[in-house]
Amino acid sequence: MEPVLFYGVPHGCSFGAIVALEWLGRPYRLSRVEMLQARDPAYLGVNPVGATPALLTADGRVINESLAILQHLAAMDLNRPLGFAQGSAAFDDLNYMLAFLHADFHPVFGMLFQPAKYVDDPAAQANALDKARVKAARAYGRLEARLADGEWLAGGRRSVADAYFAGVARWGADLGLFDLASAFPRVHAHLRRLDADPAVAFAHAVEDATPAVSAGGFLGHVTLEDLKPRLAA
Ligand SMILES: N[C@@H](CCC(=O)N[C@@H](CS)C(=O)NCC(=O)O)C(=O)O
Repeated sequence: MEPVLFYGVPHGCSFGAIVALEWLGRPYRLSRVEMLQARDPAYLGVNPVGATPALLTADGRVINESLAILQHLAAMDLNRPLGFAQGSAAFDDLNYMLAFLHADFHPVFGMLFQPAKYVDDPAAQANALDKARVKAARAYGRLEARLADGEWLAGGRRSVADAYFAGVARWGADLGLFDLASAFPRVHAHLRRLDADPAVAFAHAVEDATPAVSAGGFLGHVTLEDLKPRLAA
């Protein structure tokens, strides 16, 4: 059976895994999770904290965590390189960039999108938000510096780091934190360049629930209900 990616809307970090699946070109399906609605309790059997993305693999395993999902996809077809050979300098560079995006960049935005999840007291919340904005600017600054070294984020060519970036680097603009074009022009240019890629355009259309043309192996959506037999097996 083809793998199924559970992706979250609106504007989840799972966007990058949709892009990577499209670049991979192999058959896959998608299952949509509305992140602003209460989670179907059955989804906790897929991801115990109710987060997306999650990948149901062809052989019936569930992989959680973007980093693990992206490295799994990168290793699936070495003729369509989305990653790099283990042991190479480029592999280390990719892991560095994925770890930065996942462990430094992404967590700052949890606080900025949903401060009440982190801090109750309004005064303390305002202070925590100020600090988070400073951290967000620093994190964007690191991406800006990285893109001064070359067109792609890791290893000198397109990889799953660029796919993941396309999903998370839009959040500064979503929150109105900065005008990306003037504050971080290389980040802005890389996002626009990626937007011109058919896989990225497809992922946007899927998220927006508008007609989406796959340049890869997309076979359609499935519901959690449809997947229960596979998940129980
Ligand atoms: N460390 C996890 C974080 C996943 C995560 O925070 N996903 C967000 C969307 S970007 C989510 O599902 N939020 C909804 C929720 O936690 O209820 C990963 O990288 O996969």
